[in-house]
Amino acid sequence: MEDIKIVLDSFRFKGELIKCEPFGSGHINSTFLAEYIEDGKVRRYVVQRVNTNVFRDIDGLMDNIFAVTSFLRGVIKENGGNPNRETLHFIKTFDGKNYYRSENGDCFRAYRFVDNSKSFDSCDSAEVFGKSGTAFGRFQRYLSDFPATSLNETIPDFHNTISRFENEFIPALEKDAVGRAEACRDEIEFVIARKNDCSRFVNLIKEGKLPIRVTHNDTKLNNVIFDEDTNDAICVIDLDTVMPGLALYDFGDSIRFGANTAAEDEKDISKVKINLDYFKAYAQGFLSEAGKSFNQCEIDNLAFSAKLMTFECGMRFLTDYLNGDTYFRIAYPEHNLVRARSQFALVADMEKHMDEMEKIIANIEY
Ligand code: ADP
Ligand code: GN1
Ligand code: MG
Repeated sequence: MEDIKIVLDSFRFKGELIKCEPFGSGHINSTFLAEYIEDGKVRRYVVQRVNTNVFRDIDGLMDNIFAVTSFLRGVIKENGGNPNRETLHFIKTFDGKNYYRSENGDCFRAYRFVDNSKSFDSCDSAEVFGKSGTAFGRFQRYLSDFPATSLNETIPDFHNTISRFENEFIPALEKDAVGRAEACRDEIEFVIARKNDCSRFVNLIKEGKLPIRVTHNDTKLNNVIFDEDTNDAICVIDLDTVMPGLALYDFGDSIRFGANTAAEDEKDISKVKINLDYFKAYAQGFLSEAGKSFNQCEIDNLAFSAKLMTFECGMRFLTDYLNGDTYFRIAYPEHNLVRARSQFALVADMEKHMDEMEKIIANIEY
């Protein structure tokens, strides 16, 4: 990788550099935390090398992020909030660009670190998870007047589950590039048996029943930061996949990650269950902010979206395993298979509890 100093020097940061260290736990980008000092005051910036294998249209992606964050700043101010804490503040380069491209093609962007904040890689209470639901629901509400179709679709068909099945999973299986298919027959069967589920949202969009909205599309719990002192959710981060989409994608993906009694990559799948108290807390938070603008079809599909987004993510991990781990960052050779198994265990548990999940949604007042 580049000498990080050359990268840092291209951004309009204030003060003198003290240190720069790797940071974060995402599967896609590489993140650094840079500390500067100016007049005795420490200023922190997050600097990220964007994965150009995953994000091919960096200009489109950064245009989306600048458009959305500047729109959010206005709405936050109108609502009496603090835009410096409640949305990300990106920093331009000295030559006025919204990211830095190095000579060898690596792309970096930078934004202010929100001080006195923390994030959770796993969920330790229904209350915290409920607050993340409020934050993602508010994110949708604040962006409800943003023209969704003006956003670039930086990863086309990102949550088009039937396309993930037909155009990615099946070809990976047929190619079996690294000879792994035989060892994951059960997981492959699990996916194939649920093919019909994959088209539900695409069909409802075609029938005009589900509206396209501005969505975050990667609503993991650790993509919300919380106030260190009050534990309140302050800001939604990781805006790479903000695109036109469905509210259901955001709801379902949050449940997938945060209402799991185990980690996304838990090896002991007997520990993987849906936590219905967390499910309820998140749904209450999310609907309290965004629910009034949802139509009945959106409400009726919330519980199913949790299952579908979990299934889709598991299928993507399995596809990557079959492809030889070319997409998600892994910590050991079987990592993507372990992730897939754990996601499928959660899908199976949600299938057992789908009636209860539906009832919980039906009983929420918002
Ligand atoms: P990735 O998921 O690709 O690693 P994120 O943008 O989600 O990248 O950042 C990783 C982690 O860094 C977050 O979960 C959060 O803990 C922390 N973080 C990111 N941006 C900020 C910020 N502006 N202020 C405070 N913490 C941040
Ligand atoms: C990736 O970058 P990160 O770790 O927040 C992925 C998401 C998956 C998630 C699974 C651009 O998110 O779609 O749900 O891993 N992001 C992209 O943990 O593919
Ligand atoms: Mg993240």
